[in-house]
Amino acid sequence: MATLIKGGRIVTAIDDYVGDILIEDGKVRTLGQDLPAEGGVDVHDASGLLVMPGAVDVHTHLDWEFGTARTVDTFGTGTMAAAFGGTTSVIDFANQRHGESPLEGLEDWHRRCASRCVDVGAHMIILDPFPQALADLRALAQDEGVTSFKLFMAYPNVLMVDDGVCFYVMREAAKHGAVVCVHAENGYAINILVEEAVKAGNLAPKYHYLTRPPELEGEATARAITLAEYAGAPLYVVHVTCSQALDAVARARDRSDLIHGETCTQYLFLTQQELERPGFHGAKYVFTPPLRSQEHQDELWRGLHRGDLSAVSTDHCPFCFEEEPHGLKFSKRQGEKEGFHKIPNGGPGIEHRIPVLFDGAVKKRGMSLNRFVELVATNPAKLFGIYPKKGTIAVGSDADIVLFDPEQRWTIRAAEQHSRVDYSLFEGFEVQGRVKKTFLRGDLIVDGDQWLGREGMGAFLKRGESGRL
Ligand code: DUC
Ligand code: ZN
Ligand code: ZN
Repeated sequence: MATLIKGGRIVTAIDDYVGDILIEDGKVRTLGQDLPAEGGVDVHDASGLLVMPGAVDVHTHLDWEFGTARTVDTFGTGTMAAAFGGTTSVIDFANQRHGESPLEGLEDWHRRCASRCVDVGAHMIILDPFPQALADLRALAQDEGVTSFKLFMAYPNVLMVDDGVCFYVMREAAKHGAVVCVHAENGYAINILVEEAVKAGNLAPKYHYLTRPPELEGEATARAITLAEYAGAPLYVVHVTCSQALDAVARARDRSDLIHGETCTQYLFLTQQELERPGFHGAKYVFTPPLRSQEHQDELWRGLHRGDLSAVSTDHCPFCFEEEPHGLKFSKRQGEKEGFHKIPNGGPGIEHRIPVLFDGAVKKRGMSLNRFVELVATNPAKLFGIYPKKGTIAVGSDADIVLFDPEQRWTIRAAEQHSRVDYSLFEGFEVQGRVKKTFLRGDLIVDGDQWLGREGMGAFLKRGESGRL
């Protein structure tokens, strides 16, 4: 059946006009003015609303085993939450397991991912560099549509790889049209700071940020950039949080189009003070890299403004605060007795990125609507090989479309969210702008507070060449 979205303000990374969209077979068929509503077409009046491409979140950890913990959203619940927040494409992290090929890790991820409600692709975390595993990078990129490899420069003995592995993977990525994503922190130095803090009995959540200083993020970011430039590989630095890392990215971007930086919603709106909340509540804000000072946050806003940062994602990595009802494995409470270093690292955000950033960036700081769409949809789609199928509204693109009321004021409450996590990093935020309807490939899946989608309806995103805008 055809669908007609009438009279909305259509905004992409380059366009901004009032018009109609005719959708057929899940794709945008016609864009124009006063398109006729012929026989049986399903008409949606979008007057007064923004009509934007479904947002693309390229940084999530759904149903993910992380040390002793597991993230609490399944692909079903996490992607339903995404859809309520206007996100229709997600790129999530699959991982290799020690001693196994990354291709086996991908198979496992595909099984877990079957319940997805929006379209989902995979990055592959490489953590055990035995020869066959490295040889399988070609198959990942060229046969499986996994055109991004993730490397951790932090979390020794869990996820971290050394510089030699980074360099090797970067060279392979360059050969096979893939981009390397890095979590850039100096894991060795951080480990020493953490051990010293624990030994001294400094166990409260705030020691999480005190043992992961911005200098050690800046150092690793610069190192990753040097290696990537020498390897000739595109690099995407995930979750840039501080001026040191941002400076390294900005300098590199003066030389090269292959270096990109992402920040995440939480770093733009929260500071390290959250970790000082009384009781154990600071644990809700324990994620890595940590929240920083106001000065660093201001720098990130400047980085967005100047174009030094290319995307805003969520790093949705949800662990409940309370042990009940999902169990200690899914809870921040794991770290309550022994200290900050045992708190599962991660925070939720998949559902609130679009309204929080719209309010903070467009309404409060005057960011253009085009730049907003570019940061949350178009650039991520381009950088990760799914553009122009995703990330824009154009004839032939998938009809992933969000109708968004730019005036509606509302208050974010965890009690009303759709993720399984029991808190929100943005609890009590009063924001302006709310998703009214979300379409996935032409199907209306969110209508106000009504869920019309279903688990399993999301497609796997087999991606093309990645790492360039
Ligand atoms: N940081 C987190 O907070 N969680 C998942 C992994 C990461 O890098
Ligand atoms: Zn990370
Ligand atoms: Zn992450």
